[in-house]
Amino acid sequence: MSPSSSPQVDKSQIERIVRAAVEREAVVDMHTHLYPPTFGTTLAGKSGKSDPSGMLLWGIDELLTYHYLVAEVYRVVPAHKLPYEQFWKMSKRQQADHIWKNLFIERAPISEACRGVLTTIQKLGLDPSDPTPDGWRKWFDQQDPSDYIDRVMKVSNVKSITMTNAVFDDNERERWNSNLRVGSDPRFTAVLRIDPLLRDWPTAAKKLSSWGYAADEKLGASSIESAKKFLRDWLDKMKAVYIAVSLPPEFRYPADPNDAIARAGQAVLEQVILPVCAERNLPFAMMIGSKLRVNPQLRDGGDMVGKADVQSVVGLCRAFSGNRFFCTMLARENQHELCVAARKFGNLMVFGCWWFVNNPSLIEEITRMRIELLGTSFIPQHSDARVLDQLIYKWEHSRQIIAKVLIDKFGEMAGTGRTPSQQQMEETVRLMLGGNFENFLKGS
Ligand code: RAT
Ligand code: ZN
Repeated sequence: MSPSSSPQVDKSQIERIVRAAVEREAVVDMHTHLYPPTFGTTLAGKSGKSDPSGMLLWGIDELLTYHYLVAEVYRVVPAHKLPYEQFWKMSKRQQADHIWKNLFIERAPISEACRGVLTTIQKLGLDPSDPTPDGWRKWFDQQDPSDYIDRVMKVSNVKSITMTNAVFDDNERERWNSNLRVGSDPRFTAVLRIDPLLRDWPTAAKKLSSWGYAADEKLGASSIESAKKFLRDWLDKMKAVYIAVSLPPEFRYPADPNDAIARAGQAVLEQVILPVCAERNLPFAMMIGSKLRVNPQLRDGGDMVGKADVQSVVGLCRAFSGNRFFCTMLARENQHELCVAARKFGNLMVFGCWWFVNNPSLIEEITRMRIELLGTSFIPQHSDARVLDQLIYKWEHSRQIIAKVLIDKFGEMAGTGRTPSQQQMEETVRLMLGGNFENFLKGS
């Protein structure tokens, strides 16, 4: 793209052009925990079909009971005042009311997760200054889940939602097995998520065997073939666009020779997952740094961050140069080293500001640094939304920061005497909000 291929802009126009492009460009969200209504929905809305183990979460009670907010409410009403078992026995609505009262009424809702609920309510056209969530509840009850997905995608300007399809999750697997068309909603794309294969091969092998893919702990030639067939079959069934895993901070490649489980994980990675990814031309996504359940009583809210080992990712990218890797890390301390690793390996695509680094101050710092080290060649954000409506705030907040950083960077470029063209700015925004993800999937 040459700067002369579209008219050069005046420095003062940079802000207007970047802001408009960031608002206008529809996002391809590369990692969420959202599902179409075919996966069942806990909130019936006006469709009247509620499913207690449904996977599509939406509405104000789900927004208020997001695990980030469960963790936050336990800061202010600790377990000696409200034992965990008691909280989990409460209905979703009671939990939501408890969080509303303690985080939004009795204290200022200024954390990022609290602000997110309010941004969402505001952007939906409801009144965020309402004293209770009751009026919003009535509004959500009048929505049809499928139409509401369209509405949320319109408000958030997201054009494609990438799911997380955990094949070792019984609830999810049975839904795919009982209805092949469960994943055929064109608004959603599948991702085959396989954590137990890498994190705990002995348990995974037992499960594979019970599903008709004979495998044992030793991972001999026939277990390897079974595990590969298992992946191929599920990639086909889901039409998955990549394979993904979340790994603990202790993940090492090569694995510690004294750690049998880690060694088995290495063998699965080298002999099953990466060969299948290569044969299908699919990237492998690694989300590294979550220490699961340091406080199990908080359930999903009980996971912790830990510093990961970037050199292990470097080792993988070098040893498997024919594979492509998406990678995000949970610790702020890993972000710089991961960026430098991506400078060394074109088969490594850094993505997103994940979970505990998905806060405005850190998103800004990380996005700025990534541009400075990687130019336009990274994916600044994914939403990780667990509740459909969160797409609205996660993208609204991230868009503001991405625009701010780009305005600064294009301003600095203009300061050199070479003014960016409108086309250059718009193309950069397109790459960042979806193009880089789509190109990396294709291997182009
Ligand atoms: O961000 C989250 O909500 C986490 O609980 C995890 O789901 C994480 O994003 C993951 O995909 O493992
Ligand atoms: Zn996630």
